[in-house]
Amino acid sequence: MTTSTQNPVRTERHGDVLVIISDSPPVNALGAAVRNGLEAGIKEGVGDGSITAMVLRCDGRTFFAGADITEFGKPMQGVGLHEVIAMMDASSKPIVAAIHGTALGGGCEVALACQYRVAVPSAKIGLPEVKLGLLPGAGGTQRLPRVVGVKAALEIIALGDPVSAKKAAEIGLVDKVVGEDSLEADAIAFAREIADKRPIPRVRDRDVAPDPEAVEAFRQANGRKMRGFDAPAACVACVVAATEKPFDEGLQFEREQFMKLMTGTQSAAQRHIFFAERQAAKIDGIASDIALRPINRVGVIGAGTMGGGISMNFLSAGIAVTIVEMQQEALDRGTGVMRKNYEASAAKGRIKPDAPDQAMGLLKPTLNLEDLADCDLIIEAVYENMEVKKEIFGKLDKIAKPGAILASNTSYLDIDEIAASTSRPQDVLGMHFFSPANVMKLLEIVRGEKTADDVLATAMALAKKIRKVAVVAGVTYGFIGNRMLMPRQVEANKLLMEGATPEQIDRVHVEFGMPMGPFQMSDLAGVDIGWHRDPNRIESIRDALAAEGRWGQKKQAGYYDYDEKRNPTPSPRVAEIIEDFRSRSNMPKREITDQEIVERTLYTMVNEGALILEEGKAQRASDVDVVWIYGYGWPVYRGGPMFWAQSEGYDKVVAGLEKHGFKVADTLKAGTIK
Ligand code: TC6
Repeated sequence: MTTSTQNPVRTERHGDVLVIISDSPPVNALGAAVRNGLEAGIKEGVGDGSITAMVLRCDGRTFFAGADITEFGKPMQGVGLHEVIAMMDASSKPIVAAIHGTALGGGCEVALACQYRVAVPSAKIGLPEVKLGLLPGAGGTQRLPRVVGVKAALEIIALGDPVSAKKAAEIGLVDKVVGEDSLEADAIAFAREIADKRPIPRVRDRDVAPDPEAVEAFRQANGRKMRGFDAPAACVACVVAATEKPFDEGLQFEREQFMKLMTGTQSAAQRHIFFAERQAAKIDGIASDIALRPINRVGVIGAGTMGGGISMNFLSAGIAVTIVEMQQEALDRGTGVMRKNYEASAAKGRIKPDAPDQAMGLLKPTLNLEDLADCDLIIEAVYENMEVKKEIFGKLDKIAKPGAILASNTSYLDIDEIAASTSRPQDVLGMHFFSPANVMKLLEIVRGEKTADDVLATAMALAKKIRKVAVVAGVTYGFIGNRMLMPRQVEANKLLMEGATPEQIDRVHVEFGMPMGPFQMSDLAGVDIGWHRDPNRIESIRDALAAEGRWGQKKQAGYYDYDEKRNPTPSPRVAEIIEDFRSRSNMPKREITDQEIVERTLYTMVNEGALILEEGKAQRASDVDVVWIYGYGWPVYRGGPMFWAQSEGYDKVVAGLEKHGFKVADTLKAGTIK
């Protein structure tokens, strides 16, 4: 961010209109230098008798994208954002915010303090602070409801999703949508139109009626999404305050709530993840300006759930896909599911009505592997079998054009061994998507021993294009995410034998903030996955369940019993199976505390994460956090397993592990995890 003392804000006169321009790359965050510059610009406009109105705009890719998050928690430098905003609000001459790119957080609050707002059609406006565990602390919670009403304000503030310029105009958040390429000229013309209007409209002078029904409806609709988070409830409280308190008292209330959140652990965790996600995109040892390979057509082998989902990511981003199956029936089924998914999204209004046809129009289904010859990237998504994968890569080696990237979607297998079945291991890597692949944000990109730098960088850049959060992993069984899942699963199963129930273990995980516990996850994924399929060979509780056909939700029976709506209830039969196993293994039953479950199923994951880092299979601890947040639904307000371990205290985690006899990773013991 801008740390230089140079003024990133300049002014230009256009007759009687003063244009104040911020130029602070990359995103015009409202750091100290910008705030100081804004103060000076407004003073200039107010103090100059020849100026009748001001326009505030930004150079570069966006209007102010918010407060400078890197300044949070540090002593305040220069003039405060509140002061700048108060000054704009009180200006004796109207100020027009001219918005392009993303006016977010403090940027949106600056715009709300202006007397008028215009935006280009592609602009987005929002208050995403809630996603950082915060609330709009510079008057946003008090001004926005006064402009758009309680219902729309709740959605923008407490969910944090930005609105388009069109929507902003509909709800009164912007006064006019102007030409995409004529923002400044149109804003100046608009400023001239309104320059003499009196009284000058100020948001603070407006009233907003209480709307308890909208508040209740919002809570009802979003209660699940907001579970465990502190910030959304505080956002709602502030919006309600805007309807009940005079403006200045509302501001005071907002500030108190903001400070509470700002000094809490949740916001620290969520800000950590904001930067972790961006850091994950950086590959150690590879220059950020390395030349990338062009990717115009992607080939996907396998039209099952995974292959179909993977293909949809590219199609949605406008990239052509050739999808290959072995049988016409499977191909038709796969492409049919893709079309249905698109149509369901269109019916829900998530994508434009013509988007399904557009996306599917980019898809070329085929039964012929040779049709992959013109693909720039080929992703193999067939079932987990090394021999099958090696055979496919051997064939691809002969079919793919020179320089094509060859990727496997394997969740566990050795990418180096797969690469060795080709004559071009430098072009091979892993692209491990998470199911459902068109929904889950995480993509583990597995760097083989011989993967070329530009191949890796191209895959990372492509991930961003298809809106995934990509993390580089090394070759190790299960890569980052699934490898860490293994000790959790082992311990969860042992705990069952020792006296815990699936319900207790799952409850501890859900209370921790996970979307589901280990056994709920097994039931969802399928208890039979990876099962040896010999009903007479019963070596574990899971084998016993699978042998009885308790394959999970799909059979309405797994670790739980399910009704037709897939609501789970504890299963007496499972309790019997567990009991039977326990007595046959002469295992005494004992009381298991919730804390022991935390120590054995969550601390062990942290330990595995530390080992992965020690082995260099992940680049940095924050990457491990990103994997768990975006791939497995680890609660973002706990910042990922490695951040959580640090906030719990490494000593506590080490003691918890040692108590149960685990061998603790050296870096965890030494507290030097990086
Ligand atoms: C707030 O406003 C509170 C106000 C109350 C005050 C009392 N600060 O995402 P990108 C960096 S809270 C500092 O890759 P894009 C980012 O780390 C804030 N740095 O770009 C990255 O740095 P790197 C509310 C920031 O085009 C670089 O800029 N606002 C900030 O994909 C490029 O970012 C938000 O929450 C910031 N505010 O997306 C908005 N923003 O290159 C947060 C970005 O060194 N920002 N950086 O890695 C975003 O959502 C996106 O950055 C974007 C641009 C949509 C603006």
